[in-house]
Amino acid sequence: MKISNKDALIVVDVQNDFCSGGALAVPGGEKVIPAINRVAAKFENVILTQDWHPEDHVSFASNHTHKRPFDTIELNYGNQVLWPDHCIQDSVGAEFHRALAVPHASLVLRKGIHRDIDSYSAFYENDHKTPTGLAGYLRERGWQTLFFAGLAFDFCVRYSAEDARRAGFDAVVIEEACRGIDIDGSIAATHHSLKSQGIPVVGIEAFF
Ligand code: VGL
Ligand code: ZN
Repeated sequence: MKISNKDALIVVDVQNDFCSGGALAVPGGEKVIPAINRVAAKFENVILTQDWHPEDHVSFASNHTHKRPFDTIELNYGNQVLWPDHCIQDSVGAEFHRALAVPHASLVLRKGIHRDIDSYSAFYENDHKTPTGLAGYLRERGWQTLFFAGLAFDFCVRYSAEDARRAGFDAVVIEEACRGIDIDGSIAATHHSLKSQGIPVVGIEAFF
């Protein structure tokens, strides 16, 4: 695969809380890092996303009575999974993992910053209406094909890739550069959904 200056790599949420020992650890989450570092070196255009919640965030089970992590609730924008407290603004858990080496990234897009709404996608918050501004940034830079890597495959990577497509970009997911949480079959559901939307999941060897 030849990477052009209209392509960009979007590295999703490679933060301590999603890695081993973190508050919402994706099994083997940190194992994506060597793959991401290698592939990122091939891209001129890279951005990072960072899950970045206030401590009273609506997605935290601890902010609801009689609820536990991984329960679900109905909010005005639909169903919401409740998570352990994670990626609290300015906490160590919210920092990028120290092994992530992508110094040439041009933008860090923080999401999930509003108390009353979660944001899995880097493009729209979970009401599917409130934009983060990322589409405008990418369009103004003239980037058309977006390659996705990071955590978690079945949440933030999935919804970011699907919204990218909806926003008029081409989206590709790099398989070995992602890992999933897998709640109630969510990894299989993600493969199915990506396939049905025509979003390719490619092996990392395509870049070397
Ligand atoms: C994520 C659950 C809650 C993710 C973020 O980055 O996939 N998942 N917040
Ligand atoms: Zn979150």
